[in-house]
Amino acid sequence: QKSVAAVPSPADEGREEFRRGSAVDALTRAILDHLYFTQARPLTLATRNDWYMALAYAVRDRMLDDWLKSLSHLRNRELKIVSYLSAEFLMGPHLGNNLVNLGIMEPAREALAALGQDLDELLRQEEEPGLGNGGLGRLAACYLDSLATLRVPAIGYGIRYEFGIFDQEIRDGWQAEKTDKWLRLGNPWEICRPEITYEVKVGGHTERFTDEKGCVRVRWVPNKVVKGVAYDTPVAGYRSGVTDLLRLWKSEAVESFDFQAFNVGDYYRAVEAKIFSETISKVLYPNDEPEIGKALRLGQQYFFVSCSLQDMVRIHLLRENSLDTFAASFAVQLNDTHPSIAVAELMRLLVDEHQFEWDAAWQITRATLAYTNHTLLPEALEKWPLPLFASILPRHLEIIYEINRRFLDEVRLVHQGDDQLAARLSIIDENGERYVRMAHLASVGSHAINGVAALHTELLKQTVLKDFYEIHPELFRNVTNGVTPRRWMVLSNPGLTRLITERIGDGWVTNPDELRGLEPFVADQTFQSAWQKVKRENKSVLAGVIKARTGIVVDPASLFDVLVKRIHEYKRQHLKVLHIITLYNRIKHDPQADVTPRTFIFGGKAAPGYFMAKLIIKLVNSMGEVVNSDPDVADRLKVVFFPDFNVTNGQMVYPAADLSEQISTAGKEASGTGNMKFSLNGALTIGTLDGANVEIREEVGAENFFLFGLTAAEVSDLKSGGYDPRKWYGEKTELREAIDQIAGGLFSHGDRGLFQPLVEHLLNRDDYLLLADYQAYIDCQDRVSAAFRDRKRWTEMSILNVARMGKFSSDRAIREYCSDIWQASPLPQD
Ligand code: GPK
Repeated sequence: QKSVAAVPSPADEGREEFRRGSAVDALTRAILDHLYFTQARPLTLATRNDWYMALAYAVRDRMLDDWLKSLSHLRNRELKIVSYLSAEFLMGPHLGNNLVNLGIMEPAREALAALGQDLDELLRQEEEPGLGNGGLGRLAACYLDSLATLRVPAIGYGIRYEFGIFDQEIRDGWQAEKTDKWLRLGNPWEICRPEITYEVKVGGHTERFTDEKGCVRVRWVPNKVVKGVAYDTPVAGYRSGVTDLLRLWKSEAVESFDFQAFNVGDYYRAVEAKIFSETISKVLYPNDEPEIGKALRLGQQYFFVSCSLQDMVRIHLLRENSLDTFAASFAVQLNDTHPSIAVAELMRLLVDEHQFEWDAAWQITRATLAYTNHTLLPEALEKWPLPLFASILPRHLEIIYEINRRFLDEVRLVHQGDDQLAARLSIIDENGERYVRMAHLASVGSHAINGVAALHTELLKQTVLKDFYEIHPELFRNVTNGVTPRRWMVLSNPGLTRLITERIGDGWVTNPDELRGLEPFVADQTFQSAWQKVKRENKSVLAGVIKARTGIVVDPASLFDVLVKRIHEYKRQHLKVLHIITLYNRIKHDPQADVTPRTFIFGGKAAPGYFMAKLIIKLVNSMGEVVNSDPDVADRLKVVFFPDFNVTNGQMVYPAADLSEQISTAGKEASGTGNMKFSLNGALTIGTLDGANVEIREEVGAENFFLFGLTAAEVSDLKSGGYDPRKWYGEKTELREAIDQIAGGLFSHGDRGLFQPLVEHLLNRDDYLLLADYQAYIDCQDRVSAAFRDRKRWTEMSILNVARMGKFSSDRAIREYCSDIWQASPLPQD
């Protein structure tokens, strides 16, 4: 038998060095150890994935000291914990980001090189966790990075989808969806916590009973119970010493339930219960906006909210013996209405499970919760048909009725006799089929409501939440979105990072206002050439990837004109198509026409059930085929649809862009965050006065931004005056020609039917005013072309864009949430 003394103690220095050290030889040893002990692979048989896994575990080990320290702070009652509730976290690949934030990119590269491995190849091996659709999910990920970097104790709570956002393939120009099997090769970043589980009830009915104190209480008798199991992923701050927690819930069957059924011999019923349970966290809904009436989606929302709130209650009760002070322990942010059932669930936990009086429970609930709205599109506002809601959450519906009754009583008291107002504010939509309006539930249950850009917040106050704003203006704030410069600069654009850091040091990574320090170099010849060289190299890299994935050869010297984001009519990818066709026609009419060579790069996924969005993808590809193969064009225009746009691909695309397309109809894009990533990487923006474009233009200067199009006010005036797209079609020759060509089958081998729905929509409705904005867009693009030819001037504008983007760091946004909404503070430096 071995003696206890043979077990190395943590004080054993040599061992510590290898367990935690970040020196090259320590990393080398750690990687080899994991290859052997974790992957169980001899060197001779190790696959690329084995190496990736071994490296990932070695990196994760190096996050543990900070992580465990940070987790121990959760028990410190003095520290408020930010709890970010989100149905989506679009984290992107972890390895590179962790290497950046831990500051061990170069040691890791060296260690691997000594082992005959290439770090970049292993970075490419990681399959990104695509647990989100687009902007909203990616924002949550940027915010976790900033919370950890700013040393704020935080937990991101969400769902561990077994299948994330589908992988997109392009077949015959159409989008094809492929299941995202991201867990196939294992996930070294998560740690399963089989002991952190909660039961979640579903369906059934409620009963009233009198408790031992003689109070009438409510019992919820469900017809199903499922279990949520915690999966934890560490989120390291950028050299901050704090590592926060992403806790995602996986649904499983409750053993006791199975067992009962099994005892009475009902084996199949037991298996069915298991299947139902596991279905809840099976797949991410791939829509940017909700599909109404999908019971499973409501089940997912309730599932993760209930697990998360139960977890917070448990953590709070480790600190204090009463829930009275819950709001001092947790600031809970609702990322859109997806988690807004939290309002009713926290009430249920306090009133039904912890015997609180209604008023006390309500006060705690409102003090704890705050709501972020991410959209003004009426069709994107979540609502649940009452019968469906009642069948899944019968107790919550009762609670919502009571919340609503008390809320509307207050409204009537202050605004006597205004029944219209009460009907408009009601959580229950009573116009026709009845619905629960989730934005109303979230608004009534929160102490703060915020929009995600200045314009968006103003429009929120004037439109979808107007009545709430009028009765409670003090609840409203704006917090303009931001993105993390760690992933979106340091990691994805090492060339630019190096160049900037050579000039102004590296303070800008956490204090991006320091980027202003670049302004003195705008006209500096050497600096300009170095700047151009970085962009050119990024473009060459992207050109290589484009060739490999699409077969299309593009010229890195051409203007890279990029439109990447989810495909949506309001984002107007088809306006870009009209522009390309217009340039094409100019060349066709005059083969000598002076057209600035451009490469048009599109990317983005369409919701699988969104017909028009999928047709737009087909149109881009069909039009591209014609343009790309026309000898008259002589390679001056190239159109590329870059398949499967995701975080990984974004990291290659943003740094390679010259021009950022932000062309949504004014008033429709809540903020946008891609716009920030482009500009931060030195692309110039062509855009409308929409979302955060307004503020980006303010920061970088109007002279460094290509503005076009109607304003939000003009859009709504035009619409209320009875907009007729045919008028524009009749007046603008180039526009008419382009539309006629689409309709006439020029891009569909003569098939006039293929794009007819799109053409029809443009000519008869044109909800997003493409025709009204067309000419302004074309004219503005002509100015872009001219500007690009003045290389010196273009480079200056590019440098100024980067120098003035400091505001759009997610660190700034998180500081605002902390002070204006959460009242949360950073951990003191230890
Ligand atoms: C908004 F409502 C939604 C949604 O369901 N999904 C989503 O990604 C986006 N968004 C907005 O469309 C963007 O303008 C915004 O920048 C982003 O959320 C983050 O706030």
